[in-house]
Amino acid sequence: MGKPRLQKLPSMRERVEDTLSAHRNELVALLSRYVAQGKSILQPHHLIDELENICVDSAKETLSDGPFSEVLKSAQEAIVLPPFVAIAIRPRPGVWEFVRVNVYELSVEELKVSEYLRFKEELVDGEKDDPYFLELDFEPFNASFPRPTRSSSIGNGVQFLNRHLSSIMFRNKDSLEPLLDFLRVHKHKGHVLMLNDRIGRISQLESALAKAEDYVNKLPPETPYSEFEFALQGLGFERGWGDTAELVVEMMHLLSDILQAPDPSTLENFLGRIPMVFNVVILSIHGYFGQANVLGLPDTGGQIVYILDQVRALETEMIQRIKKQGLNIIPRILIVTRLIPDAKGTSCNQRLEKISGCEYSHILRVPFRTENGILRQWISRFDVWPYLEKFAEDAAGEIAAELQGVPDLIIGNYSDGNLVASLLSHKMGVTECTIAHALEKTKYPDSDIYWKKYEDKYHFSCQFTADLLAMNHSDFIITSTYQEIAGTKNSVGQYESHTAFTLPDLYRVVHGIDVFDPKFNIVSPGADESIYFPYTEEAKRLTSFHESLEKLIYDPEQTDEHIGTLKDPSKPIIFSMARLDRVKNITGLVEMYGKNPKLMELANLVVVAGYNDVKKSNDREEIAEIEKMHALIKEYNLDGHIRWISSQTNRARNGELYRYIADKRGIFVQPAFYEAFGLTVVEAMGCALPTFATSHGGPLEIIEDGISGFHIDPYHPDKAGALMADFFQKCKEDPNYWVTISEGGLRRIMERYTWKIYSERLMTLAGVYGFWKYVSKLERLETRRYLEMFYILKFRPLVRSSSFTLRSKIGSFGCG
Ligand code: UDP
Ligand code: LCN
Repeated sequence: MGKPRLQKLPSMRERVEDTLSAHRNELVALLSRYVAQGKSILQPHHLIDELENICVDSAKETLSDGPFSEVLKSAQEAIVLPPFVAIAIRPRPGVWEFVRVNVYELSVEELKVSEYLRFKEELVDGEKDDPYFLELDFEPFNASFPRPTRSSSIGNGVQFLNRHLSSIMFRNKDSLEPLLDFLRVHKHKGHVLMLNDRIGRISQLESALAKAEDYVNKLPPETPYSEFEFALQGLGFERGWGDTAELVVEMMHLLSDILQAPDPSTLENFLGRIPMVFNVVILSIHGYFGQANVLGLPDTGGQIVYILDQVRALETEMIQRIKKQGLNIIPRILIVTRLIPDAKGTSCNQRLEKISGCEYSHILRVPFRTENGILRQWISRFDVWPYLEKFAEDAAGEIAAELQGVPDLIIGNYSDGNLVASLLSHKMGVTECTIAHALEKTKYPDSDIYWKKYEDKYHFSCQFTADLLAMNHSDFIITSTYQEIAGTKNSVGQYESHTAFTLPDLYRVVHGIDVFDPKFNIVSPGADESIYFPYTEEAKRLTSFHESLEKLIYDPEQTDEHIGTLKDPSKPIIFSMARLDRVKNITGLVEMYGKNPKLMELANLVVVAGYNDVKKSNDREEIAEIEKMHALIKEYNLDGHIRWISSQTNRARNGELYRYIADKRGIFVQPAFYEAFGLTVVEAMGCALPTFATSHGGPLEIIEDGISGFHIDPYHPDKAGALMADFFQKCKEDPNYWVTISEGGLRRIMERYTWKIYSERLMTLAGVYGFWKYVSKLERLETRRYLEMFYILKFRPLVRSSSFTLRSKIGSFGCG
C-alpha cells in the first residue's frame, strides 16, 4: 500500500468558488440575504442566523455541510456594501484570510489585508481611494526573525526564544561571543559581577571555567562564597555565581554545558540565574492607587490588587534569588502612579508610601502637571492622555532620585502605564515588560471603525495608538490567559484584534502586532492566599467580621451603604461584586434574576457595586448604571429579594464575605459582557465558593465548565438564569453536588493561579529577555526609530486635539 498523499487544503477563496459552481442557487440565496441588509457590518452570529432563515431546508443542509460551512464557521465579520460582501475569515487563532464576493456578478476575489480594510473604510467614508493614506506595518521589522507557526505555541514565547538562541549558539564558537560580552558588562552600581577583565575570549572562559570548577568542586558543598572569592577572582570570576560552593559549581556547570552543546532548558536556567534585576519600576497611573479605601472606586479595581500582590511576591523572590547568588544587595521596587491632591480620604496625595508586607518597596506618586499647574482631582482613565508625556519626564527625575540610578526592569500596566513604560525604557535603555490587564478595543465593538463616534467620551484614537506603540516597543508582554492573546477557536483575542484594523481618516494598521511573536508569555496571577482561603479552613476564619457581615446583608435599615431587604434569610445567596461599569453588567444580573421567578424562589441576590446614590459618583458610566439599578429593582419588584451594597474596600472582610456566602451554600456570579481576566473569579474559587462566570474573556479559561464552576453567556441571560436555578435545585436534592463544584474550583486555583508560580516565572523572563535585548540591539533600533516617528507624528497631535482642550480650560488645576 502506498503512503496516503497529503492534499493541499483549499483556500477560503477556493471554497467559496467551489460552492458557487456546485451550489450556486443555495449560496446566492444566502448571500442575497446578507446584501439585503444594506451597508453594514455583520457579526458571526448574524451570518449563521441568516443561514437558519433560508426557507428551503435542502439549501440549508447543502451549505451547512459543504465547503462553505468552513467559511461560515470561521468568519469573524462581513462587510456588506451591495453588491459586495467581504468576509474576514479566521481559520485558526492568529491566521486571517479575506475574500470578497460580488453577489450580482457571482465573482469571488481574495483580498489583501490592506484591501479589506480599505473596503471596510467605505462604510464610513464612501468610496475614497486615497493612495497616500497612512498604513502602519510592523511586519518588515520582524521578517528576519523566526517565530512559531502553530497556534498552540502562542504565549510560550520564552521557550521559543530559548530554542532559537541555543540553536544560534550551537552553530559556531563565534555565536557564543555575545554571551561572553553580556557576562563581562554585568555591573551593579559600578561593581563588576560575573566576569572580570581577565577573561576576554571564549577560549579563556572555557579554560577558566574548567579550573574554577575543579577548584570549587573540592570544597565542602556548603562553603560560603567569601571563603573562595579571592581564588575565583584570580581566575576571572566575580560575585554572582552563588553563595555556596555547591551553588557556584551548579551554575558554572550550566555555563560549561552551554559552551559545549547549548540546549534551551539549560540556557533558560542559566540566564534566569544571572543576577540582573535589583531595582524594578512598576507603572500604574490612573485611578486611585492606594492600599486602603480605594477598591471599587471608578477605574480602581483588579489592576491595583494585582500589582500590590505582584510586588509582595516579587520582592520575596528577588531577595531569595539575590542571596542565593551570593550578593549582598537590597532590591527595591517602586510602584509609580499619579499623585492626586484631592485624594478623597485616601493616601493618594502622599508622595511616598511604604508597601505593607514588603521590606523595601514603595508607592511613588507624581502629579499630573501642565503649564496651568497641578491637576488636583481624579480623572477617568479615558482622559489621561494629554498628561502622560510630562508625567514621564517628571517620573524619570523622581525615580532617579529614589533609586540613585536607573532601574533594571520597567513594567507597564494598562494602556497609560504601558505608554509611559515605553517612554522611560526608550530613554533609559532598560528592559521593558508590559501588561495590558484589559485592552479596551475588544470591550467596545466597532470602536475602531467608528472611532469618531466615541472620541469625545473615550478618546480611543489616543488609546489604540498608545497600545500599538507599547506593544511594539516592549521587550516582553505578560498576559494572564491564552485568550487574552489569541482568543479561542471561535473568538478573537484581545491582542489579536490589534493585528489589522482601521481608524478611518487617521491611519490603517495592516500589521499592528503578531500574536505569534515570541514576546508573548502567559503568566497568570493568583489571589492572596492569606485573604482568599477556603471556607473549610476553620482555624483561619475571621469570625470577628461575622456580626458586621450579617448586618451588611440583612439589617433592614436602608442606608448609603446598603439598600433592599431579604425577607427570607434561610435562602442561599447569589453573590456578585464588581465596579459598577457598564461592561461588568451587574444590572444584567439583576434583570436576569428579576425575570426568573424560580431563581427568585430558590435564592436571594446580594450585589456589592458602586454607590446607591448618583450624587456620590462623578463617573458617567457609573451614574448611568446606578439609575438603571434603581429602575430594575422597581420594575421587577425586587425588594425582599435583593440587597445592594455599596463598594467595599476592606479586603480582609471581603475575603470573609465570600466564605460567609459559601457557609450558606451560595454561589458567586461574574456576569460581565467582557472580562479581561477576572480576579474576583479567582478569589471566589480560592474561597471554595462555586462560581458562575462569563464565557467572554478570561473566566472561560479559568473555569472548566461543569467541573470547577460554570460558564454563563451574558448575551443569553435566560439560559444563564435557568442554569443557576437548576444548580440550586440540584443542590437541594443532593447537597454533595455543591461540594463537588466547590472542591473543583479550589483545585483549579491551587494548580494554576498562584503568586509563587508567577514571581518565579517573571524573574526568569526578565533574565532571558534582558539577554535577548542585549544580543538583538541593532535589529531593535529600526523598530524604535519607526515608533519614534509614529509617536511624534501621530500620538502627540492626537493628545493636543480639540477634544481635550476644552477639558483643560474648565479643568480643575491648582498650584499645590
Ligand atoms: N473589589 C473590591 N470591592 C469592590 C469591588 C471590587 O474589593 O467593591 C475588588 C475585588 O475583590 C477584586 C478587584 O477589586 O480584587 C476587581 O478585580 P477584577 O479583576 O475582578 O476586575 P477589575 O475591577 O479589575 O475590572
Ligand atoms: C483589569 C481587568 O478588567 C480584569 O479583568 C483583570 O482581572 C484585572 O485588570 C487584573 O489583571
